[in-house]
This record gives sequence, C-alpha cells and structure tokens, in this order.
Amino acid sequence: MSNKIDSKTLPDPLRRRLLAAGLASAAAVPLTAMASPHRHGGHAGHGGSQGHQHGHGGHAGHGAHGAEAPPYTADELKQAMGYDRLEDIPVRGPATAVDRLPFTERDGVKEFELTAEAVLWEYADGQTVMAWGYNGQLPGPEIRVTEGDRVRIRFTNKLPQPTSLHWHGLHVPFAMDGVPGLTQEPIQPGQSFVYEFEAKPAGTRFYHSHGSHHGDESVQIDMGLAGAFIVEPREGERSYDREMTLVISEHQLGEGSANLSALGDHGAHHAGGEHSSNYNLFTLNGRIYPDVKPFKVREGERVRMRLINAGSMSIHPMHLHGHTFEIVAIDGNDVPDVARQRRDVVTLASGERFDIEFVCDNPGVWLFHCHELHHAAMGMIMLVEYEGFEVGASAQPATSTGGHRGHRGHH
Ligand SMILES: [Cu+2]
Repeated sequence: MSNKIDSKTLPDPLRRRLLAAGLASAAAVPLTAMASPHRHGGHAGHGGSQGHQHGHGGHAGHGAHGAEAPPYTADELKQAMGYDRLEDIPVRGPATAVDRLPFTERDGVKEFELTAEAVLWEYADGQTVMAWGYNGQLPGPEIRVTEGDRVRIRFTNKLPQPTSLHWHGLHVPFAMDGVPGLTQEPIQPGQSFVYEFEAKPAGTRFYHSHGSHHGDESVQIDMGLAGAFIVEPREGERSYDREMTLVISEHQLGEGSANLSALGDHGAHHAGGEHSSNYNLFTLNGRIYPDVKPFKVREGERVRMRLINAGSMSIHPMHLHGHTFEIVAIDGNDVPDVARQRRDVVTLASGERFDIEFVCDNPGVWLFHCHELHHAAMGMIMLVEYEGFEVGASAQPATSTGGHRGHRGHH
C-alpha cells in the first residue's frame, strides 16, 4: 500500500515538486495527455459558455497538444479573471500580503476596507495559481476586533463576476448576512456594499463569499475568497502566550496557472451543480509545504492555534507531532475545562473551526499536517519550530545492521 500520489493527474509544477520530494510516483503516461483532457485545439471555436458541459469523454487518448497548452480559451480567461492575457494579471504573494487588516476608528466605529480582486497567487515560491483574493491575497487579511465593537466593512467588488460577503459564525442582523437573493442583491462588478454590525460573539469566526447565488458559492470560495475574523473577548484573561491563525483552503490547479474552479469546461460559473471538485492543491494560509510559514514557538510557552477550514468540501484530520493538545474552542465557542478533549488529531469538516492549545515542552521542529496523506503530499504540512533548535545537530543517519544485509525492502 502506498500513500504516493498518482502524479499523472497533477499539473506539471506540482508534479515536479512532488517527484523531487519523493511524494509522487513517476507516471508512464505523458502528463500533458492527462492534466487537461477537456481543453485542446478542437474546441477553439466552441460557442462560449452556454451549454458548455464537462466530460468530453470522446477526447480521451489524444495527446497531441504541447506541455504549455493552457486549459482555457482567451474568452474564458477574460470571463473568469477579467484580463485578456495571463501576463497582465498582477502576481501577489507573501511579499505583498498583510497578516492583519488595518482599520480606522471613526465615531466609535472600526472601519475596514476589503476589495475582492483577481490575481495570480504565489502558492509556492515561483509558482502561481489564478485566484480571487480579498485585497488580492489568500487567505484574505485577518480582521481582528473585540467583542461588542461596532464594525463597518466597506467592500468593493473588482471581480469580473457578482459576489457577496458573509460573516461566518457572527450574529449579525439579517440584512448584513451577505446571502445574495435573500438578504441582499448580489454585488455587481464595480459595485460596493457597506456591511455594519456589532462584533459578537467572541471567538474564531471567518468571512467568505456567499457567491452570486447559491450555485456558485463553492466556486468563489475555491477561488480563494475567505479570511479569518477573530473576535477577542472583552473580559477574561488570555490562556496562552502566543497564538497563530491557520486558514485551510483547497484548489484545482491546471496547466498554465489555471484555476479549474472558474476555468476550463467544468461549467462552474454557469450553472449550479456543475462544479467539479478534483482538488490537487491544499493550502495552509495560502501556501504549500515547504513554503508554508512556520509557527515559531519558544520552550515553556502555552500556545494557541486557531484552525479554520475555509475549503468548500474536504475533511482534514490535522495531526501534531510530539505534543498533545487540548481543544479549547469549537466553532469559536469556548469548551469548559472539564469537557476538553486531549488529542493529537483534530478533524475539521468544511466551515468548522477548532482552537487548540498545547504547552511547548518538547524542543524540536515538528510537523503539523493533514493526516489525509494525499492532502499532506499536496501541500498540507506546516512546521512548528522551537526557537534556537538546530535540526542538523540531532538528525540521526540511518545505519544498516549486519543481519539485514541484502534485504530487499518490504512494502
Ligand atoms: Cu486534508
């Protein structure tokens, strides 16, 4: 039994990385024949999006097009990203991202500015995926306020498609809930909408697109439209010395940086239910291993991790090496001391949040990763690094023993 990825289904940049890391098995089938079976020259003149269904089964087995052939047409690129050419889309990444969204205080209200826009997001150093990001980043910048604060979010839609903004886990007034067709009209490209509410209750919440209608919410989330919204309690003492927020997302990467949630012929943005879900890129705070920013801790500290599954579908059993943690909050709500589970795996379904805390009593550089190991192989690993710990000094080389000489290796 092997946990290796069948790399022939992966886009080229991912495949090369995984092969290099020994996490994928080399495929005999030419990659180009498999990575984008739905887009090739024969379709160049198809009549646009209407009736454009997935499953061009008749084309299986071709393989004539080149490695760089993008799985989309110029029309589709324009429709999904608002740009005529890939080269025109701004590249954004950790260098331009902010962890926390700044605000201005006016008449006792904390005012934030959020813009949804199309970018090429650098999910790993030098590698990009088409994305829709709040303020151009994945995840969107963390909004952090105190319980009871009055907040006003001025939101602008610079996407080529209508959208909306929902406050997940917050008790907002009905008209502020961001559900298009129910609480408000969808926000059209170029339009703005002002959300205003009292931040409550305290806890790990998040914000995400609710689509332009119920049928494309998953597409918009898969394109990257989600971010943390942390409401700190107004009273009570902090139980931890240090904290971090971890937003989990999933994407469908194709050739040429294509994000197949909005591109290719999945029909994702045309009709509800057409959205495919062949996720092959699982990000932690918008990045994949080894380019995920590590959580740096110090021996003796008690630390909190706020885990948010902002993905639209997958379930992630997140596992910490070398420590036992306590689940201190579920969906943002405190768990009483006597009811706290002590775990080393916590499983997050879509939309769930878990706050975990542990004492840093075992110096090292430890993995925190998804134990659905295909997800780990495709990026879902983060390091918890103790300050001052040297990996090289303690890494032990493997040695062979006489009795096993000539052993052929088992499975
Ligand atoms: Cu997972």
